[in-house]
Amino acid sequence: MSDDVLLETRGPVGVVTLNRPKALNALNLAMCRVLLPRLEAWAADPEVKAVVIRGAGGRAFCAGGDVRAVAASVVEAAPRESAGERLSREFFRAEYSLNHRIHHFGKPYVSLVDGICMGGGLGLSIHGSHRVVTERLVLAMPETAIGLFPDVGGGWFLPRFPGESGTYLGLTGARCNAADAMWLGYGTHFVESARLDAVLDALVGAPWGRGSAHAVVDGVLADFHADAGTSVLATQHAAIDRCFAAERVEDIQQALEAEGSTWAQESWATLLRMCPTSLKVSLRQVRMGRTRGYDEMAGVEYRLSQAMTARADFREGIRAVLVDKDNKPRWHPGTLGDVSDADVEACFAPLEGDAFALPTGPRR
Ligand code: QUE
Repeated sequence: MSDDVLLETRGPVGVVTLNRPKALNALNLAMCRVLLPRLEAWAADPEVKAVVIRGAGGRAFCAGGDVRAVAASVVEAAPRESAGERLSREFFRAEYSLNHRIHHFGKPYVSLVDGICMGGGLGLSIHGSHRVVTERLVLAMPETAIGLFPDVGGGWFLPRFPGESGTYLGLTGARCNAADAMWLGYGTHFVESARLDAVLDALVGAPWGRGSAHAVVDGVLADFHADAGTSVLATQHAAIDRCFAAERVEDIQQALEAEGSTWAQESWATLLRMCPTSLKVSLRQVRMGRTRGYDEMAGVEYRLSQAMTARADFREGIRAVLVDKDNKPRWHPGTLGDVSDADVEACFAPLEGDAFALPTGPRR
């Protein structure tokens, strides 16, 4: 078994440590395949009262999915049923199945989110019951920068952040700190990074016999909780709602131009660098998710994952951001005006013979 994820039980607590520190603990297929059955086993084991997940190495919780491996396999690709298509299919199926298992876990699932948490890192944390954030948190959904879209449930959780803040975060990839994360409702508790080992010890030693497991975790975390400070995101909230309410990305850009503030100018410039097809697909995804449940959006996102990873923009985004790191992607189509409604619609089309139906749980 690989050491990319460490699994242990400490008394009544199942502990997951993401352990690829050189890759900022990015989640790969092997890790998903080890984690899913262990979570199944812990969910069924009456001796296990809660799960804690954290990242090794001190820099990141999890930088995302291992999109670099998916892109590399697509490049090697021959025509149909190539290795690339297979990895894209297997990886996203495994990752979304894991997110789904966490979403419906039932027992307390506590993420200690200390450092970088992006994309797939949110998928491993946001679907659980508790998220402890620290002063080192860097939280973002940056997928439009690599020709993808805010997946791992983004279509469900982004529209549930306050006002249009989720639309803003999903389109621009803007980074949040701990105060922002608390304001969003992503963070349930703020604890200084240096105290996280003590949090884990306290959970292991908690009086599990007394009251519900969720109440026990609430009680332990409340003892460590501190003030995260003032959120800059919160102060931008009115402007975000004014600018990001539109149904078309072009109208959002226009609203940012009209807004005129430094924040609006910077956001406008950021959108200009992002993949135009990603922007239009992502806005449609986030709007769809307003009225749909998590399980349904997971199916939509699986289709999108296959359509978007098959596009040249995905390989180009990975090249520009993660391989060559020139941060100068050349997108095709290169402008919003050149992405038609039909192009966007095509990405949402059902996949022939490859539907992804997850067992549905109660709507959350
Ligand atoms: C957008 C993304 C990701 C990203 C950068 C983006 C992503 C991801 C990584 C990443 C970062 C460091 C690593 C690694 C992957 O970066 O999903 O293996 O070492 O995983 O702009 O969606």
